[in-house]
Amino acid sequence: MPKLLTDDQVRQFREEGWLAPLDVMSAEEARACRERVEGLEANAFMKIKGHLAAPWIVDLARRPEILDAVEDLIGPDILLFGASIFAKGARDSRYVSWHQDSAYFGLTPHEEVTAWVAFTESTTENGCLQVVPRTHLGPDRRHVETYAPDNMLARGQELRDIDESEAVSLQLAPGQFSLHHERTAHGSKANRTADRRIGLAFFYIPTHVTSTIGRRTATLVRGTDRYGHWDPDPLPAVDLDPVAFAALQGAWGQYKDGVAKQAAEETAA
Ligand SMILES: O=C(O)CCC(=O)C(=O)O
Repeated sequence: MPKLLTDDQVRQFREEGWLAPLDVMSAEEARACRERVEGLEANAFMKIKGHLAAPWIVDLARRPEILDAVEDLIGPDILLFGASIFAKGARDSRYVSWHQDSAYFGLTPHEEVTAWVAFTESTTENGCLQVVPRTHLGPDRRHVETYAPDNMLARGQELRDIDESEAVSLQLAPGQFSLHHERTAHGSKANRTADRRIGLAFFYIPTHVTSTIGRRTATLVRGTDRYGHWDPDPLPAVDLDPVAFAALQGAWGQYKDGVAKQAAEETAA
């Protein structure tokens, strides 16, 4: 029996590759998270291993409201493989192009699930996350790396064969979250409103998943790791802990500079 999700919700995720909205915290708590992100962002670029920027981010990743749902999808032994802040400014033209996370995460098998937590409202007007249902059932697709300046992705990677008429907008209130599979094509548009749109994406994997680009680190957030495929993350004791922060920057550099080839390239090679 599922821990938190209904059988219908589990079925929807398996068939459609996404699920929303779910609740993790109150609007007041989300507001406090927003303030903490805004306090950190001048000094920290929180991508890929953003949880290494501050202990409260790791605490949030361990919240049962998120982990119970994730457990219903990937089982009880769960590693937090990474986290990224996606923060758009007011009237911000930046966007996230259509992409599959599986293309660059360097994981096998493809069982990663992302929980995207809203710290502000996330609406069609301010550029909420959009997904294309059922794309997780297909193969890894080839991305064009544009490095476009307005694109919030590291390499401006984009899928050009997406039928946008099929896209679903995952609108969330502050304190809610959505779930999507790493192969689900997703993206987001510009923010056309006068306030910011801020979300934090957590990347969860079952402990049997391995890295295809050599040994890396992750944090066990629930259950037991019987496999030992991952070394432990150097978790922060305080905000911007120097050792943890150096690891965050190293992981970002590795991701951005292309150590991980596209999964589609690997298959073709
Ligand atoms: O927040 C966004 O606009 C995009 C998020 C995203 O690409 C992700 O969660 O993987």
